[in-house]
Order: sequence, then C-alpha cells, then structure tokens
Amino acid sequence: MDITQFTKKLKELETEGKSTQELYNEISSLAMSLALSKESKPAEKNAYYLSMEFLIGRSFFNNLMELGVLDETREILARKGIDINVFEEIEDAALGNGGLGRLAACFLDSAAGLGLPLHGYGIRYKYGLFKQAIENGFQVELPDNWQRFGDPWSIRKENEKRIIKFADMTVTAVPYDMPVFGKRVNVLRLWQAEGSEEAQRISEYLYPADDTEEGKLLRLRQEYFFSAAAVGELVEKHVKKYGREFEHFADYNVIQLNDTHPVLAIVEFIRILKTDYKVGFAEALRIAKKTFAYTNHTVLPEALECWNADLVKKILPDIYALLIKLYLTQKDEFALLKCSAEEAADMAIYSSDRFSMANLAVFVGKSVNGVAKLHTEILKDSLFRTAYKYYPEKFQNKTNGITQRRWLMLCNRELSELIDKAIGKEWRTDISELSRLGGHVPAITDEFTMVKAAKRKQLFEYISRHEGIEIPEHFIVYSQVKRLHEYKRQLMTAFAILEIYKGLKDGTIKNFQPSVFLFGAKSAPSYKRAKAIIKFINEIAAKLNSDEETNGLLRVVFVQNYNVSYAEKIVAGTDVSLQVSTAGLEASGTGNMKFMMNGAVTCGTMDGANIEIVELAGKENNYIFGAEVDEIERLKTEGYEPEKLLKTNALHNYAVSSLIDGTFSDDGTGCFKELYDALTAGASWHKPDNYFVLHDLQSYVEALLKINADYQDKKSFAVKQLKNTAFSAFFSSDRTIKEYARDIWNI
Ligand code: 26Q
Repeated sequence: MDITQFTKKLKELETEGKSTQELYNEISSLAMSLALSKESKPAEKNAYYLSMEFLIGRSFFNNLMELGVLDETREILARKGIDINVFEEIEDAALGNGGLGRLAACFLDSAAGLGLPLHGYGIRYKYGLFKQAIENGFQVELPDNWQRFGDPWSIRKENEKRIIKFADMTVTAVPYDMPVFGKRVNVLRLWQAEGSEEAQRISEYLYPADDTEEGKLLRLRQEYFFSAAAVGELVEKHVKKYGREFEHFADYNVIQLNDTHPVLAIVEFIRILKTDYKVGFAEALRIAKKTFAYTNHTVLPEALECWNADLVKKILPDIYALLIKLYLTQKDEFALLKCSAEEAADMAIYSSDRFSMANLAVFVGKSVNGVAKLHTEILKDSLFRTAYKYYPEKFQNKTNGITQRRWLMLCNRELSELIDKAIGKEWRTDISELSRLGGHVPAITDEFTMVKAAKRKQLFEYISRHEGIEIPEHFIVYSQVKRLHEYKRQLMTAFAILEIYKGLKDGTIKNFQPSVFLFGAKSAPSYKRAKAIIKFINEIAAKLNSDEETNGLLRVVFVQNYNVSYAEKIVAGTDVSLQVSTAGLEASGTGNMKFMMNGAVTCGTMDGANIEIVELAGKENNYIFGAEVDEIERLKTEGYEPEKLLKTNALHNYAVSSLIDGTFSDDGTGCFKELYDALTAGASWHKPDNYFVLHDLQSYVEALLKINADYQDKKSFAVKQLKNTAFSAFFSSDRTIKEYARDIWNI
C-alpha cells in the first residue's frame, strides 16, 4: 500500500454510526498496512536496546505523522464531520514510569528517523503504570488497562515464541512487535508471559510492589524473563545465519543495557553459549565483553539493584553458579591488576550475600556511560571511582536527548510552523538547522508570544476539562512535572509557593504578575513521603485557589494522571520550567529539554543536563540558583543544620510549620508530621533535610520572584524564551543516537 491508496481507502471509509474505538482500530490498521509495506530488511549489524520500560505514550498521532499522513487524515476526517482530536480518548501505552522509559522511546524514534538499525526489547505489561486519581488530595492508584481500545499497533508473532525456564516453573514468552517508523522501520519487541496463572503474572504489572519477598521474586523473574527471551533469540538467529561460531557475534550484534534491570542478560548469554553450544566460560565471557554496553541512569544508592544470592539460587541455579564464577574470575583479574582489598571489594559482583548488577555491568560492559556531562563525571569520581581507575577506557558520556518529532513537531504545530516561516523546513529533517533560528529571534518574537499564548490557552482548556479548574488566560505558567521523588524537591516548590503567598498577603511582594504553578507527578505506591508531598501540594492548592484575596494572582494545580499525552500539552504551554533537584542527584533530566525546545526558560539548579542547557542557551536566558555539587559535598562533610535556618528565617519557619501547625490537614494520617520530622530531625537512615530543601529555599524564592519581575518586560522575556528554542538542537535525541551509533554501537 502507498500513500495514495491509503488516502483513497480512508476517504472510502464508512464512518457513520461507528464508535471512536472502531474508527481508531480501522484507521490504525490502514496505517499499519501502509507502514508494513515499508518494512526494512535487517541490517548486517544491529543494535538492541534492552529496557524494563518503554514509555511510548499514544502511537496514533505520532505514527500517522511519521508516515506522512497526519495532515491528510485530519482533513479527510474533518470532511466526514469527525474531529481527529476524538482519538485523544485512546489510552497512552504507559509501559514505563519516567525518564528512563521515555528516553528508550525517544531513542527508538530517533534511530528509525535516522535510518539506524536499533531495536527494542522489553515486556508487554498487561497493565501499564497505574492510573492516578486524586481523591481528597491523596493519590489513588487504579489499574491502567491500556489495551482497552485494542492494540492495533502490535503484531503477535505466534511462531517466534520462546520458552523461559526457572527452577520452579516454565514460562512461554510470546513476542508482540510494534513497528517504529522513520527512514527505516525498526521493531520494538515486547514479550508477553504465558502459561500457568503464576507464569502470566510475570508480564502483568510494571513495578510490582517489591517490599515483600514475593514481590522481589516477581521482579527478579521479570528481569530474567525478558532478558533471557531477548538474548536467546539473538543467539539463535546468529547460529541460523552464521553457524555455531561466535567469534564474530559482536560484529553483528551490540546490546545496550538500559540501567541495571536487564543486566542478567549478560549471564544468560554466557549460559547459553556454554550450555547449548559448548563454548568455554572464558571464551563466552570474552565475547560478552565485546557485546554488551551499560548505561547508568541514577546515583541514588537505593536504586542500584542488588539481588539476594539465595533468591537467585532458588529460581535460577545456573545463573547463580555463573555469577559466582564471574566473581571469582573478577578476583583473579583484580589480583593481576594489583588492586587493594578495598578496591576489589568496591568493584565486586558479589558481597554480603548479594550480587551487584551495576558492578557486573561495569565489569563486563565494553562501555559504561552516564547521561549528562556532570553525571558522567560523578560516575567517574564517586560511584564507579575504582572501576574508572582500572578501566578508564570504558567510561564515556552520552548526554540525553528527546525526539523533536513528538516533542516539538507533534505537540507544538504552531511553533513548528513559525520556525518553518523563519528558517525554512530543513530543520524538520536535520535538527542541527534549528540553530539558525538564533539569527531571527528579535524579528519573530511577537509572533512567538502569540504562539505561546495560544498553546497556554489550549493547555488551560485541557486542564479545565480534566481537572475542572479554570485558569485565566493571562497567568504565567510555572511547571514541575516529573516522577515524585524527594530528591526532585517538589516539596521545596510547595514551600516557595507558600512563601510567595504570604508575601502577597502581607503586601511585602508587590507588582506580582499573576502566576499558576502546575504540578504533575505519580508517586510509587509504597513511597509514603512522596504521597504525603502530593497531599500537601493539594492542600495548598485548595487553600490558595479559594482565597479571594490572592487567587487573582496565584494559583496551584496538581494535574491528575500525568502521562506522556498530558506532557505534550504542558511542555507547549509552559513559560517557566522548574528543574530544582539537589545538585548531583538528577542524572540528566529530559523534561528540562522538552520545555527548553518549546520556549520555556529554566528555573533550576546546576544539576544534570540543566548545566548543558544554560551553557548553550546562556545563563542570562535562564534562572540558576541554589547550591552546586561542591557546596553540597562541603555541607555533607562539614555539617548542615537546617533547624538553624528555621530559627533565623521567619518565612521558612512559616512554610515548614504549616505541616504541623494545623494550617493544613493530612486527615489524621500523620503523614505531614513525618515530612516535618524528616526535615528537622532526620530518620534512621538519614540526617535532617537530606535533600537540602531548606538550604536552597531562599535562593529559589528569589529566582522565582526575579522571573516574575522580568516577565513585566514581556518582549525581553519572550526573547529569552525563544533563544531557548533556538539553542535546543543539541538536545535532540537524533544527536544522542548518532553518538551512541558512532562511539558504542558501530552501526
Ligand atoms: C530500582 C530498584 C528496584 C526497583 C526499581 C528500581 C528503579 C526503577 C526505575 C530504579 C530506577 C528507575 C528509573 C529511573 C529513571 O527514570 N531515571 C531517570 O533517567 C532519565 C533518563 O536517563 C534521566 O534523565 C533522569 O535524570 C533519571 O532520573
């Protein structure tokens, strides 16, 4: 099928009396036939991206755009009296949780767009990340049945099933292929677990609660399940094509491990070569060392996976034995390298009855990369310091990126068209061209302001429909949307808002431009403090939005069920992007890049990719505040007493005390007190104010007020915003993928 046939069929499509769901499936199927006629041959060498998450969002609009038929489809449907936006009812495929999963989706998009053979492997969860509702200010989790409307973009490959064996059960892994369209058509292959009821449970939920032994076991099964299915298939394909010689395996295959979750793939690879093809252990390891590469996405100790040795032994005895063997091999190598006992322990795959997935990935991986300059430096200086000493050649940086196709062309047609008008359309196929916009900034600023206003209005309408909250059109939009985590410091924003509120009430803040603070975030179901922060923000929103004295100036909205589709609206309609993590803790951030590309200024700390953002777009066009990494380190060693700050700063005291003085109610759960204690007294595992909220709060409020004051000069503020768009080309994942392809994958 070609485009002409597609449009002909679409024009002929009977739409009368059909439900949105029926139309969705029929149009998607038509588009699939168009797409599959373009399917690409496998390349000689392919890269594979193994990831526990692929946060693809909604495929419908994006795929039609990639196939070059979105505008025509919109018009044809309009002539039939159907607004294409009805398909916004379709659920997102939320097979991921945050940045790591969205990055995987952006990478697949970019590789296909560039014509590079990169394929994804993951899990086809029956339920994606939970759907979030806010009830009485609290997060409520509901099952996300993302296939409710059907799944017309996947093809079940019955003949390519695989058997995955655990000591206590056998599971069938059935592949579902989602084509990824671009210059090439690549494949995202998601495995569904089938068999006994217990077997099916493996692909039921993304991130099942792992605070019990049973939960941990399930998670271990998930990780092995998809890793084993993927490498099992790759080895088998290799043997079919090239016979049982593996010397050249790495010339044809490279496997990128997205964080530690798929790291067992390494061990499974060695197991298959050893058991099924009688390759010696040392030889199998040598080949693995040429095949696998590892990306780290976090330095938080609690997120670095370690598997209990007994657990592994119980369900994967062969993998257990190989892990021990790898550990012993490592010991020999360390002896040759003359590492000290301490250094050896630091890099060990096995210690205190646990296997460290990160250390395994660093030991075997041919490459280890961080996801922003600062993050990679932290990996080299701290987290993997010893490994960097002995294997410096493995370490490299690959600053993250985002796909401009979804995050600019699709979500902001108006801005894209303005860019076309200024510099022509070349940027749509070669993003580096976007930099030429820099030369046109003053000339198109007025038009940019109109685009921003239009996107803001669309966002407010969307919020009104979804949250039932009205925001007047002239409000400045400050947004903080991301996973809810203490290190991301949504709580600090909440305090800053309270301080501004107080200043408006008592008249110390004057000439304040009306502003709304938007939050969007899901908390892990068992993360109590994160949930308390959600409740706290909602309490603040309720109080401020109903205060007649100030609600003409300041409002707060916590949107429900923040997801990719919501993000598409928010990034386009936002003026100020809040990226305020404790310095050193946000590996990169990618939301920051989406906002930048859509012409928002960043109000943030010197953390993750924020540093590169201001390097490129200019500190003068953004708002940087707070302690930098050195200062945080100094505070950690020399001592930090947040209580002193509370005693000397009445505003801070007002904001923080509101957690416990009855200003807000946590409905008797005690969760606000728990937040208060964490800040002032600490907890068993951390000192008071572990994330330096109070330390940075004052400079944060000042930055927010400076932005507000600068906004009074609308024109010069819009210039700052537009400059951010103009300098955002570097943050295209096309650039990132080219770097991976050149420096790691050799494709
Ligand atoms: C670990 C252990 C046990 C259970 C779960 C996990 C776990 C799950 C998910 C650990 C980490 C994640 C997700 C991490 C993530 O999304 N990281 C983000 O990755 C982005 C892409 O590189 C970065 O931009 C963000 O800075 C980083 O937070």
